[in-house]
Amino acid sequence: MPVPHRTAMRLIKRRLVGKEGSERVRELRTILTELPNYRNGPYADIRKWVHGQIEQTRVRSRVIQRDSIGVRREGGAQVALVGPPNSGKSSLLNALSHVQIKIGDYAFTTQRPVPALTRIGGVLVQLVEIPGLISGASDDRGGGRALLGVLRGADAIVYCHDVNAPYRALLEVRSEVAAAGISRAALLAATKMDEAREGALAALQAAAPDLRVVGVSIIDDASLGAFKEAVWGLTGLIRVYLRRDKQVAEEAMALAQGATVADVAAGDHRRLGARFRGARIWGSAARFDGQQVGRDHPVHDGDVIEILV
Ligand SMILES: Nc1nc2c(ncn2[C@@H]2O[C@H](COP(=O)(O)OP(=O)(O)O)[C@@H](O)[C@H]2O)c(=O)[nH]1
Ligand SMILES: [Mg+2]
Repeated sequence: MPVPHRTAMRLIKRRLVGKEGSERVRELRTILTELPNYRNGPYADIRKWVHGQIEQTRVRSRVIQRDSIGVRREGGAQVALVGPPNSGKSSLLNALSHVQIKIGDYAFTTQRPVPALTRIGGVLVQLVEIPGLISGASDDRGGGRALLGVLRGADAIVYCHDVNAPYRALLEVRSEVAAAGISRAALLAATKMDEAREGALAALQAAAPDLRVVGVSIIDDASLGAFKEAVWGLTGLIRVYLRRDKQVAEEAMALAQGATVADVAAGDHRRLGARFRGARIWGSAARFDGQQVGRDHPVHDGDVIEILV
């Protein structure tokens, strides 16, 4: 610092993307401590804007807390799990994260949306179980409208369906989602694959030709890994890994598709706004390992980037 104020403002906004509630307030406070403390001029205006954001965020979280069904966004993307009762939604959530939620052999064990974070290739993704969407949900039966609201707020949808169960049950859920006018990147998880009857997976894919079907079982780690990668594919995000002093970071940076080296540098909080010459790059966006590239060079999912200062 200080960087040109316009750049500073852009960087600040980028840091706030996806942050809500107390997490957003915390980030805003950190930003305040990093901003130069001028009385007037553009930096004073930025300070005022940040203070205003803190106020607004506080008001907003009070409102959200009153609405018991709201789910606070966390992580790089939010993916909703929806499907008939007993389709294995809670079990998937449990297997992919550290939350402990009730799993039942009876319908409607979970009544509210349950969020859980899972790590996919070094990026945290929020999974949200949407409980029993019954028919008529779009007409607000069973508080369906609020549940559909959560679904509408998600970036992508995973339909869950017991691979052996008749497709009809899932069709009802899909009709409710369609009736609510919700359309998102989606896939169909065929659950309980360890108990799949012969031909059940193929039959399900035939019944839902418009969705990619991914078989999964909570007792098969390889299937859980493949499922996570499929979920990542739905988010439309890419992961890049920063390299510094010959060490590659374990945590990935999540970026929108089409991101460039400049976006990677801007997302690197440790060097907020500092100048850089370009980068070295490893991975599918590189012609060869360690290729030196400029700031406008595109980056791809899985690339390793070293920012050159
Ligand atoms: N064999 C097997 N059973 C599963 C699997 N996933 C879930 N189940 C069982 O299916 C039932 C319903 O699971 P639950 O996660 O509560 O479904 P939800 O209602 O969609 O949340 C429970 O008895 C689970 O133990 C799986 O991968 N394999
Ligand atoms: Mg459940």
